[in-house]
Amino acid sequence: MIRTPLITVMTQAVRKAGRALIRDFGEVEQLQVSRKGPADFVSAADRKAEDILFTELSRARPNYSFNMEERGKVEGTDPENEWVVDPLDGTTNFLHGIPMFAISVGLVRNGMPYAGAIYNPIADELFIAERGQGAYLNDRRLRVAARQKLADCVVCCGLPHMGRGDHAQFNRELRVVQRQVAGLRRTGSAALDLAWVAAGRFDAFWERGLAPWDIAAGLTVVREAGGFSSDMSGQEKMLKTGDVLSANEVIHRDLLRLLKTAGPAEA
Ligand code: 2AM
Ligand code: CA
Repeated sequence: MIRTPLITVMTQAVRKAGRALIRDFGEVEQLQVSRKGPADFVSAADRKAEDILFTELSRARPNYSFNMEERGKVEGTDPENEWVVDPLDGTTNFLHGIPMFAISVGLVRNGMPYAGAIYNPIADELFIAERGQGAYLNDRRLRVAARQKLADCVVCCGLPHMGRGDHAQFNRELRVVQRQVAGLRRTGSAALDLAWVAAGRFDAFWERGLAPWDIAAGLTVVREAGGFSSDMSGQEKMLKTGDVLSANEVIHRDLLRLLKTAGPAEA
């Protein structure tokens, strides 16, 4: 396992925030039965985890800037280094007592994903990478899956739901993809989806309309595991467009071509 100063900083921050989330997840499972529901409690858990990350990361790197899901942007004296932070990715899962969520901390350097940590505290799985250093799951080096045929691939996707996403476009994409692959999955955490592509569990992942903090960490983890990512036009503007497709080189190319046949978004 690599031990660069940056990796150490990210590891300590996400593990500490992970301990807080685990405690709150235990409570949320109890709250499921209450009538008011756990929504307010979950937003408080979310903010608490973000506070921990903000405190830890700014203590270790006092000049770096921040872009956080809850607090928004905090400009540091070093605008070239920006922590892009999602304290709880998979909020809907957390709220429903589904143990599939993660903390995602990406470092974007000069606008490019440079390092990332994605921590699933329930499974105690830490996916971590830094440019040029490789990607790891705990102590194990990661490599994307090597499958070369779509027909052998398990593909993960996002699913538009009430109030979110272009449903008609997604349905067209689903129609072209589902008849060519071995299986489709949806987890509810884009950060974990990217981590699982890096780990070779999913052969590919695509989702549209994501926020930078959903994907900033995962993009480096996938890249350092030998994977390829682009937006749906094949450009590397994922952080700007919010659209992402990740896989090994061959599957990435084939899926990109296939998704393009689904046609453009509704005007
Ligand atoms: P969250 O759990 O932090 O909200 C699921 O499809 C993925 O989409 C999750 O990573 C989820 O992150 C993210 N997501 C949910 N609502 C979103 C929104 N309005 N904009 C961008 N990403 C969103
Ligand atoms: Ca998120």
